[in-house]
Amino acid sequence: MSSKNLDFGSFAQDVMLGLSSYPKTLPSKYFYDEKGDKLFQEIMNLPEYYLTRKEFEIFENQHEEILRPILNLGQYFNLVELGAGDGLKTKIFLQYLIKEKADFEYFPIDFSATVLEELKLTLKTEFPGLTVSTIKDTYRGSLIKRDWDNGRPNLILFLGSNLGNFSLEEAYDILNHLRIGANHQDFVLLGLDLKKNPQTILDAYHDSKGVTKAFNLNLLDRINRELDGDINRENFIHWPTYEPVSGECRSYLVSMVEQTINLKALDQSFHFDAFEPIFTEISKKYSLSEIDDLAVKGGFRTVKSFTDKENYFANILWQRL
Ligand code: AVJ
Repeated sequence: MSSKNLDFGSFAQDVMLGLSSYPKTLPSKYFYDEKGDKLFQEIMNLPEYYLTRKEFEIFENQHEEILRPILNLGQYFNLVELGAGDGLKTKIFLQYLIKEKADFEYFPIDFSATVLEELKLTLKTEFPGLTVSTIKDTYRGSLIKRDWDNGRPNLILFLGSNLGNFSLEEAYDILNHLRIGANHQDFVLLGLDLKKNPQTILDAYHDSKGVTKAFNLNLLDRINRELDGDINRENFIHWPTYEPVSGECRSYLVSMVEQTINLKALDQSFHFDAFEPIFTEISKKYSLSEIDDLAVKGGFRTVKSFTDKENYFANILWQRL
């Protein structure tokens, strides 16, 4: 096995570790290669996937109030976004801030290089005067490095239920990084999906067109592409679950047959029992009181919570203590 493929934190190493674990697991951040980015765009347009539309509705109706505290500082500030993606919702903020002649710089952070390139291009044409500095990194990596830190106040956006991709324990670790990455009195705008009718939640991860299934299975295709694998995706099914106490929506790929897969680039094989699952994603849902708890234990003061008409989704404005 060549060690150059197994750099710490690399796709190769994470796949190797994940498929050697019991239960088998693959980190969801690897969904987002070029193909995965496209599939996620499609997911956001699915009738069942309400999250993006609900957050968009909150921003359309309440952006003035959401942005008032940072605008009231009357100072140059940084708009930092963890997991910016296509920035569709954030453009509502950008448009309003520009209209209000606010002095700010935009720092979109994403783990996908392709998504950042596209975002940079669209922002250039839509907001030619805007200063944009893209950062390609993980949440934790970027919060440790703080490449945006120039002594100015920050509004850090962590939208789209992206924090939901972590278990509660991991979420506290991310919030710790967030608190350390922010300065005293910086603002954080968090977007989280709320607990609701379990069927509505499950449907969002089990759409009728099978796009979410394709999104999940793309992880296997990516392994084949990048690690010279021989995985037959037909041997796996997409299996989402929702557990209403923890609020954890989890996605699995279940091997329907006993099989051995080979990853030539790693010179490794992995055995699957019939019906053995790979845990691929968690999309955790919160109640508003659980979010209050996150703030208190995480070291933030809640300025205000914003929700859509149906209480499907929440955006919470925090201030770092
Ligand atoms: C981008 C992480 C918020 O968990 O809802 C969508 C990703 N996965 N459908 C989510 C996703 C399956 C999404 N996040």
